[in-house]
Amino acid sequence: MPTTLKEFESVWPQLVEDLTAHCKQYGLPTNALEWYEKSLNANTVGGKCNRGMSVVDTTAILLEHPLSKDEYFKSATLGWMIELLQAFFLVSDDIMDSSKTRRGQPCWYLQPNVGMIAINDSFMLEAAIYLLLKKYFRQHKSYIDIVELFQEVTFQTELGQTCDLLTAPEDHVDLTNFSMDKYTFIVIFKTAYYSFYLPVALALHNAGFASEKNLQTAKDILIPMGEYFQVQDDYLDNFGAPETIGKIGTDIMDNKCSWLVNQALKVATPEQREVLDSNYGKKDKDCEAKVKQVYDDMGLEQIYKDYEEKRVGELRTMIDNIDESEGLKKEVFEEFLRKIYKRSK
Ligand code: GPP
Ligand code: MG
Ligand code: MG
Ligand code: MG
Repeated sequence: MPTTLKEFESVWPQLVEDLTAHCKQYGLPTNALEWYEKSLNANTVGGKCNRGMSVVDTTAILLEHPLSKDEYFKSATLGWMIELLQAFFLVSDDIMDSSKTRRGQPCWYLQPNVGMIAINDSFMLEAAIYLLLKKYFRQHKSYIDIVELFQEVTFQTELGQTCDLLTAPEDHVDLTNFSMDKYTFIVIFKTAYYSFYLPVALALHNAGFASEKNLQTAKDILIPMGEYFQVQDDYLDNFGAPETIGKIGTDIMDNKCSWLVNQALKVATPEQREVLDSNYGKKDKDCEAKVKQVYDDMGLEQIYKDYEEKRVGELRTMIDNIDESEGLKKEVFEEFLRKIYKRSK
């Protein structure tokens, strides 16, 4: 039985207590202590927690038994560390992207009295990962591997963010900047490593099955799966229903190197290319509508559906071919794929 959000969230208050206790030993003034606690709660809790919960579920599949109370707590703590990493990314990403809302609320940096303190808050969300790792995993035989894994995945995500920002300048639209190669790099680095590879790699370390071969197999499947997940996100940005996806798509107006625009550039007639060149990346509803019309005329929705079937077929073949001799389980990947196949939000 997969874990529930309620069960997963029940672990969080203990972690906040651990973090504030750590600050108290420095004699941190009360107002700063309360600030940290508020930032931890506001930025880490309130999402779907799919990444965090999958550490718990993957650990249970690998161990082949329902988790004891202590096993649940430890795996959920690792899961919350991914949620802290994501909180660190999103608080700072929203500043970089000049975003307005996140999870239906104003972005943290736009909330009363926060402003650029949010930059420091994002650093402290990241620091929480390593404080909790030290407290709960210092004795674990994979402690240093887990520390290094977090550091490497963080850096990979930052590289993806660098390319994402350099490819979508706000003030200069040039569609010749886009390419599928750049796109693939951006999405693998900014999304796939921390959202797909990290949860499974953590569970493998946690459960004692992190052989080089298992880690490599996990990476070989989860990186293309994470790429597919981000293609879905780009597709939904334009073709999804805002009521369902919970946000209004902005990729066209934000000049994003999206999967859709890259596909459009491949099949555009000279006339369609002209429409894209003069309307993409403009902060104007009419320009956006013209780009959307071109996408419809090209049948991008069908191109996406064909891509989805092809990619899912490839992923299923890779999963079928997994060698389970070192304790890895096909079920881990089947479960990930089941959760995202044909998702509408
Ligand atoms: C969100 O992507 C960006 C990340 C998760 C990585 C941020 C990395 C940093 C080092 C800060 P996005 O901006 O495309 O997504 P959203 O539309 O949710 O803001
Ligand atoms: Mg953003
Ligand atoms: Mg961004
Ligand atoms: Mg998006």
